[in-house]
Amino acid sequence: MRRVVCPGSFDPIHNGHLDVIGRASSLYDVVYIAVGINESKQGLFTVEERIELIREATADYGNVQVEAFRGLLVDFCKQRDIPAIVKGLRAVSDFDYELQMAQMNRGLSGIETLFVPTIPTYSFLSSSLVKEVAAWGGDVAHLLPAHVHAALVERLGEK
Ligand code: COD
Repeated sequence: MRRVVCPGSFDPIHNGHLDVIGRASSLYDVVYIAVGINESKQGLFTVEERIELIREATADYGNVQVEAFRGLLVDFCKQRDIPAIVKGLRAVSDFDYELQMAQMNRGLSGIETLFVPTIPTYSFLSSSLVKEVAAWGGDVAHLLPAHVHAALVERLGEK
């Protein structure tokens, strides 16, 4: 069984994330989506809400499992016997930090990180940017699955 993990905050999941998850899903037998719990950072969506949004977005993939994790990603991987992490690389600006994390994670555990180049259509996309544009009334519907867009509009409307 070839297993891999796609980790992130996913607050909320967008089409750039989904592109990387879909590609990982076609290369591996099991893809874990690990949603990091970060108590020091207040998200727009709770971790439980993010997990539900991801589950719906990936329902068509038969080999994707979504879970929350707290602490080190490599511990999540070791507990599930996952030997590799897949990350999307958007631009050179992602590279420095991603390289640091990849080297640290490998040093800690031997777990490898594989980078997938983002498709150009979504190379500018981040959850923060989506939330900022949507909060000011900009149209982000084409950047998110429809149910995520609906949840985002509703949540921003509550604020
Ligand atoms: N196109 C393609 N892929 C994308 C795009 C896009 N437009 N945007 C993001 N991605 C990919 C990237 O691979 C990114 O890493 C991943 O999706 C998740 O993105 P985000 O923004 O939801 O999540 P991050 O970057 O905030 O997540 C950071 C982690 C939770 C992965 C990281 O902090 C972590 O591993 N934390 C656990 C604690 C730990 O182990 N720390 C030590 C690290 S060495």
